[in-house]
Amino acid sequence: MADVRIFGPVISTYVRIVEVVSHEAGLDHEVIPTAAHSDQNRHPFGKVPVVEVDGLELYETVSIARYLDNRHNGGALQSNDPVMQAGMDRWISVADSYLFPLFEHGLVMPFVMHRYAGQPLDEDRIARNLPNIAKSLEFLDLEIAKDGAWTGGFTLADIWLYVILRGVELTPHGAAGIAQCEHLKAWIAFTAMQPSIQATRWESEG
Ligand SMILES: N[C@@H](CCC(=O)N[C@@H](CS)C(=O)NCC(=O)O)C(=O)O
Repeated sequence: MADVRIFGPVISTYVRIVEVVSHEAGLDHEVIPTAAHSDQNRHPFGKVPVVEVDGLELYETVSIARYLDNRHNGGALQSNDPVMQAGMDRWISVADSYLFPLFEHGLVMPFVMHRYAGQPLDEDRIARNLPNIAKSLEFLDLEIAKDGAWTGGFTLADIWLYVILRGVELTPHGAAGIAQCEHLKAWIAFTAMQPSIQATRWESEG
């Protein structure tokens, strides 16, 4: 049995975040395919992932990631400096509260439903959300250009933002939007080389 048992879909942003952190911590991990809101899913709000590790059952990715990093990785993915820590927490919160919901519902899911469930592409929904998506990408680009934003070393914030943005980049509209953001694009390309990112590539990434 793997050290970390991750219950969730094989292709999922938050499942991959846990996979990357597990890899960073040198823990072997397996994904047990479990659909959100299914009877098998033990998350009280129906979300994924739920994780079993060290005899514990954990949910909420930030809590899982911090536990794995603190207990098994000497906290290497988090700065000890309170100012840097506040910055990292801010970016994770921005990613969870604003970026993921916007990107997921406005762009990524319409393509997932089209590509994997054979549904017609919901062009209207994408068109409605594209202006805000473009604005968010531009904001991230400007923040990196201004002061590096979350990019001071490889931390949980990098993992959150990379995995979320990678899903966006795998759509044609997202790829076109990111291509216009010079600094963000360079950061994505650089972060993609991290061994834990390489080791957890989605099948759709080729
Ligand atoms: N707050 C949750 C969010 C996890 C989340 O949104 N997961 C997505 C999949 S990547 C999900 O469960 N989607 C199904 C839904 O929202 O109904 C966490 O941090 O673990």
